[in-house]
Amino acid sequence: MHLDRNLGLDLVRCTEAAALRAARLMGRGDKEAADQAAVDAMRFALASISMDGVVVIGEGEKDNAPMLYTGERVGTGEKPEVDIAVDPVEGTTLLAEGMPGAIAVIAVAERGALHAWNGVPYMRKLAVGEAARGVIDIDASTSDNIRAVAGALRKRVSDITVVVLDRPRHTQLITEIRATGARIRLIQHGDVAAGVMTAVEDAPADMLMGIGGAPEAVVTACALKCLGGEIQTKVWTRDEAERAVLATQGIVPDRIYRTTDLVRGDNVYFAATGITTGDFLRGVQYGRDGARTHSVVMRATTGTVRHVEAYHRWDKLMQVSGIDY
Ligand code: VTB
Repeated sequence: MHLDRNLGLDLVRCTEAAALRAARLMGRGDKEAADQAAVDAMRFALASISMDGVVVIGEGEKDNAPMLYTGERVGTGEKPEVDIAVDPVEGTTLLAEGMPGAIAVIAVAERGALHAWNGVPYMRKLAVGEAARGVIDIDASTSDNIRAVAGALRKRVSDITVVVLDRPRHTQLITEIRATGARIRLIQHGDVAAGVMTAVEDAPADMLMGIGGAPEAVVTACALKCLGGEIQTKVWTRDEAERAVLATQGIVPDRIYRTTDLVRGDNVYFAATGITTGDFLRGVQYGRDGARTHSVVMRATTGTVRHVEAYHRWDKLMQVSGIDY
């Protein structure tokens, strides 16, 4: 299949639109409103893209998500046929509280290429950038993994930075990481940006470890595919009910899902725009008559990584989109 060469650049307009609208609601304490604003804008922008897209990872089931729900068709309906994963606001709490690191994200791959997780909320994740690809093993101990990454990066273990979501479920993991002497960066939310951060140039972190959202694992895999990094994951269940769901879907609990299991093929695009400023992307900056956005757009087939800084003028933007930014 031949994907449109410009698809990635079209996609970045969708994450820009989501960020522009959502960032207005920074710090207002209203997660739902901020998410809704982003969803509206992203969906509007997606509609004009020449593609026949199916949302594989979206805002949830159709019944509780009126827009960008799993299974929704987006785009003009022309070829190429693609799978889409959207996270209009990755880190809604970060945005609602005005904390760093909220981003708007889209990933696209060929039809059937993205792994959809039905009823699997969490995965255990281990992600690294290109230089450490191939040396990690999610079944190995925390210290073995950290040592292996340090070796691959030619760093001391004490100079390795591991990003971990700050959750009670990670108490043991954090103890294990500390025992190795490695550095830890605890984050409140946003393990997509954290995973991607391990693989960008001058990476601010070396590894992502711990349990986070299953949809986020697929989105992270798309970016790592573009950047040459690696993610290994395993489903993580909290109770019998979740384990029962796995059984009905034939999911083997102990199976390792790797980058190429989460996203198949090489026709993969990833686009993200900063909403609140973080290590990965700068947030939306409002000016007198518009706003500036900072985005990144990547393509796996070519390995291109583009940083896009854009200034959007409100008057023009409203004229063409009809959306009140
Ligand atoms: C992560 C993170 C998200 O959810 O996947 C996390 O990337 C999952 O863990 O930003 P919790 O359910 O414990 O939060 C988020 O924090 C979004 O809520």
